[in-house]
Amino acid sequence: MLLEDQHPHNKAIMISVLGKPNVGKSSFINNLLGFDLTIVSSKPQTTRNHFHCAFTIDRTEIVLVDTPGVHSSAQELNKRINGQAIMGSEGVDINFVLCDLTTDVVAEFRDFLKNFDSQLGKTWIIFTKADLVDLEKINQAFLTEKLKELCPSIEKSFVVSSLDGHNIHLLLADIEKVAVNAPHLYPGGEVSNKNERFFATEYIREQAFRLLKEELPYEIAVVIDEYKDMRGRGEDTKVEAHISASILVNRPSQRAIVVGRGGSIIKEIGINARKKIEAMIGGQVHLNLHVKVSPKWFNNNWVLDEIGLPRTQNSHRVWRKK
Ligand SMILES: Nc1nc2c(ncn2[C@@H]2O[C@H](COP(=O)(O)OP(=O)(O)O)[C@@H](O)[C@H]2O)c(=O)[nH]1
Ligand SMILES: [Mg+2]
Repeated sequence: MLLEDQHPHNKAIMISVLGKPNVGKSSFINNLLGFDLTIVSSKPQTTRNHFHCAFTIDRTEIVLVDTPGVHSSAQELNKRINGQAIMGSEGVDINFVLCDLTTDVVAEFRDFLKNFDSQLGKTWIIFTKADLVDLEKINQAFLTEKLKELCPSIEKSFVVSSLDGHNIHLLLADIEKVAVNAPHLYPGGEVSNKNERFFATEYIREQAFRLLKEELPYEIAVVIDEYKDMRGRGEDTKVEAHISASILVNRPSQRAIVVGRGGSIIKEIGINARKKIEAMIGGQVHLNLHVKVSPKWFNNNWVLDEIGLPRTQNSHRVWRKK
């Protein structure tokens, strides 16, 4: 029997979405997907892991790999985050390197290459945030040539906006043209290689990024203590998932800030995150949040493994304790 995902006309393509922090990688992916899967914030370095975001157009499956922004840092956590970006670019058909048009594109690209620490294969440049600049003043051909001098594997470029969808249709048409005959990786309507549990922690972290100021969001991590999927259990309940999660902070003083006066901040994080998790799983969710002090969690292998940041080759040894 011929399965749908093995149809001979099926095509597929895998594309990594790379760039410096805050250039709009996650927003770009959500625009192409048509819904808010991956988290976005106005603060840099929100995304910490690489993962697949898949969708299909006719018989073509497009898998975009979201990655953390690449930047220099000697910290263990950031080394692992940069490692995620490099892993996200391995084995893909094309790299999309996103460049924010509101910045000095050439200087930022040079800086990106310096920290990327790996050879880029076939690459398309995606100039983002077109809605924020005067397009008549942007010389796309000139900029592309300048970037090509730094990275000869660049084939072409696009100017897009994830806010108003400018030129996204042209880009999609070109992606479809280069996709090759292949079976689909996500035939059953799944959208990612990460599960709902992972996205639940991301949506909690997204709200923390939104509500907490300055450096604090970078000093938190979210781990799931319990995830009880009630679907298909035959129990008489409207609730489809019971989730208990901990927000880890580095210092006791940060705990007070995340909890907020009378629990106001943690409550708001919980309400907003729950709504997004409910939209994802399509049903009611019970979400229990705790704030725990876990000194230097960003140097703790147990936590780093738990949040999906495995050791990179140049990681140093750290004590495994919770
Ligand atoms: N006006 C405008 N803002 C954008 C666009 N793309 C991203 N942003 C904003 O830029 C910030 C960073 O976006 P994000 O997708 O999280 O960037 P990432 O760190 O590269 O994943 C957020 O505040 C977004 O709302 C765009 O096309 N137009
Ligand atoms: Mg991101």
